[in-house]
Amino acid sequence: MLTNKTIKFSNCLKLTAVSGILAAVSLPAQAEQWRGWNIHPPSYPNSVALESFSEEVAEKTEGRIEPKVYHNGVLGAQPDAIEQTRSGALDFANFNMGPMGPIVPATNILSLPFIFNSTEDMYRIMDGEIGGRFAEALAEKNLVALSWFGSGARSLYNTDHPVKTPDDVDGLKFRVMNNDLYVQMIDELGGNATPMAYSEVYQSLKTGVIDGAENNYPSYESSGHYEVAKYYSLTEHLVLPECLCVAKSTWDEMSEEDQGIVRKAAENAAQEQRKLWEERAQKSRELVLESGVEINEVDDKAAFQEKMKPIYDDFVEENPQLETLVKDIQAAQE
Ligand code: BDP
Repeated sequence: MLTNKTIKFSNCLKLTAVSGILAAVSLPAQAEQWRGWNIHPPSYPNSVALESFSEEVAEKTEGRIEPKVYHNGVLGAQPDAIEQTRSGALDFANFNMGPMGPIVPATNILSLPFIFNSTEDMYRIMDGEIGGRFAEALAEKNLVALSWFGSGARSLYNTDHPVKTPDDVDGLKFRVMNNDLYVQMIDELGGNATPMAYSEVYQSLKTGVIDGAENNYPSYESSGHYEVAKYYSLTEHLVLPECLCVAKSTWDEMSEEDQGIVRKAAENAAQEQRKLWEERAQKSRELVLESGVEINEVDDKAAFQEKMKPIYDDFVEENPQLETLVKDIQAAQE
C-alpha cells in the first residue's frame, strides 16, 4: 500500500521530470504583442511603411516583439488614439502633427499655415536638430517620436466652385482637423470651420453638412472625398509632418538593444514612406482628374498668406516661449 508520503514523493518526481523536459526545450520568453493605430487603408503609403516597420521589428528582435497594425482607423479617431498611445493602451502609431497641437503645444508651430516652403524643407528641418526639439516636446507627453513621415501639402476642396482668391472662400463651410488653429485659419479667410473626425467627412460632404475640407492628394482620393467635392484648389497652405511614435511606457520596457532595433526600423519605414508618397501623390492626382475633378492653381498665394498672418501674430503673443522655435524654422529656410 502506498502511504501519503510516497504519493507525494512520486508526484514530486514527475514534476521534476516535466520541468527538466521544459528546460531542455528552452521555451522562448513570451513575445510582446504590440497594437498599432493607423487611420489609412492598407494600400496607403503610410500603411505599407507601418507594415514594413512591423516586419522588421519582429524579424530583428527574433520574435521578442510582434507589432500588429490596425488600419482604417478601426481603433478609433485620431485624438482618442493619441491619448491611448500616451497612456500605453496602444503601443505605436502614425500620427499627423495637426491633431497633436491641443496635446503638445509646441507642435502647433507645424500647423502655422505656410511655415514650411516645401516638403523638402520640412524633411530637412524635421530630420535635424529642430526636429529633435519637437521629439523632446512629444516625449514630455509620453510619445516617443522615432521618425518623420511626409504628408505632402494640404489644399482646400469643395463641392461648389474653384477657390482662386481668398474671397472665394467666403461663406463656405469647411471641415478641419481637431485644432483651434485651423478654425482660425478658415475664419481669417472668411469661411466657417467645423472640426470633425476624418471618418465623418465623406457623409457630411454628401449630405451638405459641410461644403468642403482640406487635404493632400492621397487622402482626398483614398477617402473618396473627390467623388463629392469636385473642386480642388492648390492653396498648399499646410505641409504637415507625421510621426512614427511609440508609447513611452512601451519604449521604457524595452532593452537598449531592442530600442536600437525599433528606432532603425522606424527610420527605414520613413524612408520607404517618403518614396511611396511621391508615387501615390502622382497617381492620386491622375485618378481624380480622370474622374472629372477640376484642379486649379490659386491666383496669388501671397494673398492667402497675408490673410493668415494674424494666426502667427496671435500664436506668438499667446506662446512667447515658442517664438524662438518659430523664428529658427523660418531662418532655416532663408
Ligand atoms: C491625412 C492624415 C491623417 C489625418 C487626415 C485628416 O494623414 O492623419 O487624420 O489627413 O484630415 O492626410 O483627418
